[in-house]
Amino acid sequence: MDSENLILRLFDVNAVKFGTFTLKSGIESPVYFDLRVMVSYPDIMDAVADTLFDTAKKSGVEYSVLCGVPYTALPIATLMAVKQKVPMVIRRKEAKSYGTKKMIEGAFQEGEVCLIVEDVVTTGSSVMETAQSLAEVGLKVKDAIVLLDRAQGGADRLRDSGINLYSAFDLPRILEVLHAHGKITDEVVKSVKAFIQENMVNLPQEPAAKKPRREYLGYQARAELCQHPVAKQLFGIMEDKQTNLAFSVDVTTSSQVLELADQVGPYICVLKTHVDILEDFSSTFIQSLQDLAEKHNFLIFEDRKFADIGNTVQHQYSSGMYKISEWSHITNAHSVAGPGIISGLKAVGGAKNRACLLIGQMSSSGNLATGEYTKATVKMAEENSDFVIGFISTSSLTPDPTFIHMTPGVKLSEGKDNLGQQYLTPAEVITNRKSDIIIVGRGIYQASNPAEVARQYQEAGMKAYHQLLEGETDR
Ligand code: 5BU
Repeated sequence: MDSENLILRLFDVNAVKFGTFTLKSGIESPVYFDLRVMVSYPDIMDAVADTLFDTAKKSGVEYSVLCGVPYTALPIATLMAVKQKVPMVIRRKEAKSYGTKKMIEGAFQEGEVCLIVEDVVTTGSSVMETAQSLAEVGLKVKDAIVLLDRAQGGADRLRDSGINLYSAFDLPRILEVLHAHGKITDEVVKSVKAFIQENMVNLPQEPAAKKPRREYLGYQARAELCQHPVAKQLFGIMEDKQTNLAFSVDVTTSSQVLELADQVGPYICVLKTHVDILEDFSSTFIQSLQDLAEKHNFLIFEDRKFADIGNTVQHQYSSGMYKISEWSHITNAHSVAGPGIISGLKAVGGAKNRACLLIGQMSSSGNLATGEYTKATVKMAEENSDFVIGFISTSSLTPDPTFIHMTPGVKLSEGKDNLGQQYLTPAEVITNRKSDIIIVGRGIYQASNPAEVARQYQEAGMKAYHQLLEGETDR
């Protein structure tokens, strides 16, 4: 059965319904999917299993075991496993109250990669819960496939947790097929399209192989497009030094900072500081730091994460013992306080040609900078692009080439610390998530040879950048 006939069959059996429905999230929707009914139709089950396999194949995902999200996707995953001869595991919804408390049943090896199968994704929370249970028993989850992504923020949220979601269908395609076959009226199409406009965060990703390639501009071209002098300078440095590495020098004495900055300076475009962790901050330290920035041609970024009202941040930025605006080319702010925070910072830094990054996403697990918050942050940046030059984020948030994205939580291999930090690799951040700069702290300053390791990060970051320009993905 081809995808068009599958959509028609799903409509025939009432798995796709039009009307007024209240979703779990409280949103009223003119369209509803109830795919549980599929189990009664062997031809549909068969076609769904094949379609999902196709999606996985086209997306180039790799895995050695399957897991369906309970309950609807359980029989689908089973059918896929049997048809394609791939082992599967079962996730319980609740742990048994007797005997072993295992949440995952089946035979598998720790470290095996598991592909999650789901029927419909709205917020992504069921996929996330399944991924957590799988991770607890040592299975790795990198990708999930779904028959339909309702595009209400689930894909973004999953991506923030390091899971790529690939969807076989999207709502516009379903509308198109049903309308073309006279199954739904113009009215219905209009109301669902209006719903999509209002409620959809991001249209679902097509499988990678089908996605039209976006041409990525190089640093030089982006430097030329930028109006803000700091953004222009930064892209210029990235081009001249061939580096997209920012070093987060989170050590606690001035001499350590200066020594590391001098060693690592040749390999970086940005030195990121937290001056409030220094035990011996002084104006002579700042002078030495500025000399090193000049010597090695990097920008200084004080990671202050301002978060107060405009009037307060204005003083925090200009005054106190650190006088950040005097020496830091770039600083950053949380958007939680509203646009007044940008006005306050701009009042101080604007005339000095300083620049600001907004925190659109964070790297730490369970953080709240997701979905609508991230979207509103992008809007705030767009409305203040004379001072805001980009974002701290875990992925690209806008295709606008004049905004720069910097991503913390980077190491040469993926992992976590024990306080919520989550690490991605340079290839994942630059090639797959299309961010611009990798920020590395402990990966460099805890190494026995920070300069050599910084060089390795520079190399990995640039390799990923060239892959992005060439349109390859890191799979
Ligand atoms: P690490 O040692 O590479 O984990 O250091 C990461 C740095 O980036 C550290 O200075 C954090 O304060 C900073 N950071 C982050 O890790 N995650 C975030 O979401 C933001 C900043 Br915003």
